[in-house]
Amino acid sequence: RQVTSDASFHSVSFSETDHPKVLITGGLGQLGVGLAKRLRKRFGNNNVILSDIRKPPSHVFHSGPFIYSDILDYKNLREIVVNNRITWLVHYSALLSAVGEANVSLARDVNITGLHNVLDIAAEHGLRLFVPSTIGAFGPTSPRNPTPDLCVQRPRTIYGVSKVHAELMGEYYHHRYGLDFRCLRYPGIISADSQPGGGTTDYAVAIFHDAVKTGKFECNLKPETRLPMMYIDDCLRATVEMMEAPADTLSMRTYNINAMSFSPEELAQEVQKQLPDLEVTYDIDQVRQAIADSWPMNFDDSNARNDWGWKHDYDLPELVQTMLNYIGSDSR
Ligand code: AKB
Repeated sequence: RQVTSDASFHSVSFSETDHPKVLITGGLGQLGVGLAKRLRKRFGNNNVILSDIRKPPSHVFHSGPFIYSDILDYKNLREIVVNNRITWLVHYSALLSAVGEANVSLARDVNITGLHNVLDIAAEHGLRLFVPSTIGAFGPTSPRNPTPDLCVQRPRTIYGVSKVHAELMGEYYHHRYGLDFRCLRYPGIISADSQPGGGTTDYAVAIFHDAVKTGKFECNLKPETRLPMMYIDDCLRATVEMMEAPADTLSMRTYNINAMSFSPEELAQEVQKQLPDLEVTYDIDQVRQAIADSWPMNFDDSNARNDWGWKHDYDLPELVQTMLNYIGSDSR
């Protein structure tokens, strides 16, 4: 039993030989179901609990433990952690960049107040806590090409502000209370069987579905808008690898990770190599464009590569091939 430096937080550390018992919040978003699948393979079905405030589709409900959890309800969250002897918490609940701008007060509640609940419960119960951050944690005054781990971070979205807050609070709790806080700044994540909800990088998922279904795609960002991106398998593998990395390999607690960078026109050209009849038009969403123009164009993830061996598998050609194979076979 390890007692942290502050008397109000007692952390009960789990033996490294035990499987972790994982709770994933915001589990029905773009990443939760895929992460649960991966972790369940590794640690056993019953050791990974997905949670959300929405009703799960039946394939999710029948694939492993699912529980209602509202991160804004401190008691509810604490009860789940205690009753299930949770040791790892992956905190995926958040409003993304574009939807956050449309609902600032909800984004503030979920992304900031929710995080406070999660941090306190994680510190109190000695959990290893993963919170994703994002390229959106940078802003127009950050170096954009490339963006290093440590530089000016003055984002102009509530999403970005809340993620900088999460990075700083997590690191503060780490230094102050010994919380095992781990954070990766994700680029735009591209997935075939789950949809992103309300982000600026969503076009890079929608193009594949529209290309296969209608042969037409209307893009809401300008053709030359370059952003860092990653295929979901790389993202989930990075997350598991960082969660499992021995603490002494982590020289920092918040790392950039990246795979590739492209613009809508470059992505469209790569898709057109497979589907030459695809027609792409542009109708710019001013909110998303302003956000994208303030974000990194290239992401420097050399610290993740050096410290814990991060390496991506998918570049643009493999990404496009994999997405089209998946969506194409699904629509037949
Ligand atoms: C968004 O576009 O808001 C997210 C992100 C890059 O964090 N996909």
